[in-house]
Amino acid sequence: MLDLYFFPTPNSRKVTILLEECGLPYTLKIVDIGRGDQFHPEFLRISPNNRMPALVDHQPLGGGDPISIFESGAIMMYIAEKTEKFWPQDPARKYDVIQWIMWQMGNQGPKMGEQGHFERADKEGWYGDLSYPVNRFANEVHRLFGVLNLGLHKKKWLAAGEYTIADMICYPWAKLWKSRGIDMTEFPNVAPWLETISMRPAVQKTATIGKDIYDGPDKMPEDERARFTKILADQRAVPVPREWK
Ligand SMILES: N[C@@H](CCC(=O)N[C@@H](CS)C(=O)NCC(=O)O)C(=O)O
Repeated sequence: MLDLYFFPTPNSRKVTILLEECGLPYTLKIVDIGRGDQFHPEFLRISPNNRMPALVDHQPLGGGDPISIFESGAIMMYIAEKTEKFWPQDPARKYDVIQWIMWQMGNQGPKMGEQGHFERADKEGWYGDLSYPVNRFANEVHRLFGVLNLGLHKKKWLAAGEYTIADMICYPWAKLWKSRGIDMTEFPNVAPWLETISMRPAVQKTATIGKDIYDGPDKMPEDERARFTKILADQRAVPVPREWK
């Protein structure tokens, strides 16, 4: 049995898409990151980065004790390896997929995350003039849509000549293009790719999971939004929990 530690954001939707595409049963364990669940000592054992998604597999690949994995890229590689789906294993195609996973984890996810963070901070008027980071991340996100556009030139899928975990991992952030100030007419290779993925039943099924518990800070009452943004914006190192000793 698989437990997916989840809150409805793009990083965890990558994983629900893959689980649904594989037809694997899983249990959602909600980690309410606006309430601080990500700092719970038991969750930190699974994900010391105090971020979800995280996965616990009680019947792991290779047998033995349950294993836990944090970081969506690692989780997706694990599920694809276990099911032998959506990740061809001949070296050329294997590394074609891996390079896009690394790109997503090191570029698209963090940069779009920071773009959202600084835009929100700017809107709330928190720290004075934020035009430099707002502009910097808007430029980076524009550049990264250009990277996707190059990667999809004359191709239906990002890697390996087929639909893989590379597409699934990049899709949930790329689909936010409109709210991130992107003019999709500049990226004609990205639009049909987004459209094709969005039509897949597994993707449609996962699009609304958890929307009843969270649908972005803008839809929250003001006091709840203030608590949510404080927990996410003001973080420093967590000491080793007493419960661990
Ligand atoms: N690189 C991580 C990023 C995960 C991540 O940033 N998760 C966010 C929500 S999208 C989170 O759990 N935030 C909690 C916090 O900031 O304390 C991954 O891809 O798994």
